[in-house]
Amino acid sequence: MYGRLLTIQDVSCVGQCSATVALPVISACGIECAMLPSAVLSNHTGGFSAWTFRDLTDEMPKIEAEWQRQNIKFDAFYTGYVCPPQIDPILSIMKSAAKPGALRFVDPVMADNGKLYTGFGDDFPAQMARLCEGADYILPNLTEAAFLLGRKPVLEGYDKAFIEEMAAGLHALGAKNVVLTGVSFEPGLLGTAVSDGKEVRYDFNPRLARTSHGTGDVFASVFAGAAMRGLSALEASALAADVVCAAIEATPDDHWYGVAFERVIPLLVERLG
Ligand code: PXL
Repeated sequence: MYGRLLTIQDVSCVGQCSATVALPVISACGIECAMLPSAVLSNHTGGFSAWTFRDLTDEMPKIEAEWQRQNIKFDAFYTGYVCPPQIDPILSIMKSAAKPGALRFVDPVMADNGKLYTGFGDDFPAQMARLCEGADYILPNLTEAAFLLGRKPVLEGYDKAFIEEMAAGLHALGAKNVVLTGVSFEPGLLGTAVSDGKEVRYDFNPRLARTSHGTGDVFASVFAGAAMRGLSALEASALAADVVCAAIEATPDDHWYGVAFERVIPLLVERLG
């Protein structure tokens, strides 16, 4: 039994991010993936010029109460893009719907390239930090890590000591394992720093010429699925990075809104055995 994971993030109907990534990718890992939508959007907010947005906060306590009535429980939770008023309802669900020992994966989706995503105010990172407290794994990029710590993002010119001090700060928020993404000490390599609070280990891949929207969601989904299959944090992180790189390489140049991850599902299935 590999278990059942509940992912809590938005449904962007078009754009290959959040739920439309998590459901197929986590399923491909052999893990049952249930979902609690935080919002419904016509398309994601990164790169499209406009979108519709319906916040689903009001549904959360109703769904939680129904799950309690039916004794529906989960082996793991994976949170992604959520709305500012949802931190308390989500914390409540992660408590009431947890099987004993349930894992918490938190991808603090809110920012990239030094900036908060459109729609999030300056007070949101402090709220997101509350989700990180008690998480088994948090998966911030360098921008999100800085915002979680109330600092200005530093995206280049840093060293290992800087990354390791940042990881220590994130552990101090109450996260057991920290996986920092987008780490680079030399121009040709891009990777992750994986910390269990005692040791920081690194994994790098060659930096690709292109970037793509939604890669963070592919990374987090593979990571959560692989960790539930028993891989260590470093192994899960290395696999997730390999899948992201292969997906970017498989994405046609005119496919601008996301990453064509479906083309590398066979690779993911094969690597998980
Ligand atoms: O991929 C992260 C993400 C998820 N959901 C929505 C987004 C973004 C990034 O822009 O806009 C709605």
